[in-house]
Parts: sequence; structure tokens; C-alpha cells
Amino acid sequence: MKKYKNIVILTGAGISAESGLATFRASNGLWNNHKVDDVATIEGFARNPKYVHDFYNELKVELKKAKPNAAHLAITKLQNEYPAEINIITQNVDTLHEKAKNKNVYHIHGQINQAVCLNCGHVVETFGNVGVHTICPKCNEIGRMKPNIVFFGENLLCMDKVEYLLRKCDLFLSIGTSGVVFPAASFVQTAKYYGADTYEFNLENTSNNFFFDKHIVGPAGTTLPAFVSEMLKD
Ligand code: BV8
Repeated sequence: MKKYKNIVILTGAGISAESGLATFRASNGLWNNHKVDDVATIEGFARNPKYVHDFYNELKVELKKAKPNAAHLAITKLQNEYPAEINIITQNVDTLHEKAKNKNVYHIHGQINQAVCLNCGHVVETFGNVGVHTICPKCNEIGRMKPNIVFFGENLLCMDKVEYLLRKCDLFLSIGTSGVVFPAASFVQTAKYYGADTYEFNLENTSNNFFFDKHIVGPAGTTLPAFVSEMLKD
């Protein structure tokens, strides 16, 4: 295999599937049995903040218990043993990359264990409940805290860093994402435009098919460890 210097790994819900977490689209547009419009849009939050807080407070309990799987651990091995800069751009709000001791993780859709104050922008790290009466520890406003989750219709986080990484990378791995949510679904095009080799790891070919040089089909918990062994062999 070629030697790479700057690797970008984009992950989606599929990398967490073998940790027992539901993927986003497998369940006909529902997100953990709730309508996407109600719990993953900025309009839904404005309409009924308590309902959205309850949803994410419940999801926190499930995500807090989840354990990283072989795919996350393969990334740790690659970061520890392969001589390159390796950055992870994740669409996932779970903390499985961190639990697997992955480094350089950028949560572009936010994180389940964070809340952000809509008054002053302060971000609180908490797996505890957040609600319409939560006080911001920085500006003391009551009821202005929102789950630090990027809803549909909201801009992504860490995009300056993401743009820089996509232009610089010479290998782009997409793992467990259906490639239907933008702008994350367009990252492979940017990477390809700037000359990266592009691999897709998924159970099936996705709508982004055309932009990938290689498709490695199968569960990431199996395909990624095998791929990492190949990369470390030379
Ligand atoms: C934005 C937070 C600028 C919640 C998420 C009209 C109006 C407004 C916006 C738009 C519009 N039209 C398009 C847009 C843009 C919109 C968008 O893309 N909509 C789509 C639905 C068409 N995007 C946005 O709004 C983004 N912001 O564009 O800002 C802007 C601002 C204002 C107005 C216009 C533009 C914000 C996007 C972020 C939304 N928040 N999540 C939460 O996570 O709880 S998105 C949600 O989808 C999750 O974050 C999830 O991670 C993400 C992507 O899904 P996937 O990770 O790919 O998961 P999925 O289930 O789809 O696929 C899993 C894959 O894994 C499958 O392919 C499966 O085969 C595979 N798999 C399963 N098991 C395994 C596996 N693979 C390997 N191994 C396995 N074992």
C-alpha cells in the first residue's frame, strides 16, 4: 500500500452500530422512534424545547453506557502505530471515539455530553439532565441552554479546521455514513479534488458512490481492523 502523510477519517452512525447504537436512517426516518422534525431541527427545538431536552436527556443515558467496538479500536491502533497525522471528523454525537482513546476528534454535529448557552455561547460538559430551567453557569441566564447538538438548519461546528484538513489530506476514509446529510456528504468531493485517495467502508454502496476510489463492503468492526493491519504491514 502507498505511504500516506495526512489521513482524514469521516465517521457516521454506522461505526457505532456494532456498539448497539441505532443508526439514523435505518428506521424509516425516525430517530430513536421520534420524528426527525420534532427532535433534530432548530424549528422543533423552538416549538417544544422541553420535548427536545427530554429526548436528549434520555439518549444520554443510552450513549453513556455504550462501549467502543473493534472499528474504534482499529483507529486507535492506526493513530498509535502509523507514522502520519490522522484526524477524525465525526457526525456522531456519541463519545465512542473518545472512549476508544482516539485523538484529534472533531464533532461537526455536536456532542451528547455538552449543552450550549444561547445567550452567551458558553459550552457545558455534562451527561446530566439539561432542561428549560437550567441556569447557564457563566451568564446565569435561566432556560437558555440547548443540547450542543447541530440540528438540521444549523451550521456545523469545527468547519474551519475541517476545510483545512480536507485540503491537506492524501487519504480520506469514510466509515459508516449514508452520505445523505450535507455538508458532511460533500467532504469526499473536496478531499478528492485536492488529490486524496478515497475509500468508503459501508455495508452497501451509498449515494456518494462515484467519489470513492475503493469500496470496502462489510461491517466496519471487521473491515477496518483488517484494513489497518494491511496499512501497518509495510
Ligand atoms: C447546514 C444531529 C447550513 C442530531 C444531525 C433545506 C433546508 C435546510 C438545510 C438543508 C436543506 N436541504 C439540505 C439541507 C442541508 C441539511 C441536510 O443535509 N439535509 C438532508 C437530510 C438532505 N443539513 C443541515 O441542515 C446541516 N446544516 O447545512 O447548515 C444551512 C443552514 C441553514 C439553512 C440551510 C443550510 C446540519 C446537518 C446536521 C444535522 N444533525 N444530527 C443527532 O445526531 O441526534 S444529522 C444526523 O445524520 C446524525 O448526525 C448522523 O450522524 C448524520 C448522518 O447520518 P449517518 O451518520 O450517515 O447515519 P445513517 O443512519 O444515515 O447511515 C448509517 C450508514 O452506516 C448506512 O449507510 C449504513 O449502511 C452504514 N452501516 C450500518 N451499520 C454499519 C454500517 N457501516 C459499516 N459497518 C456497520 N456495522
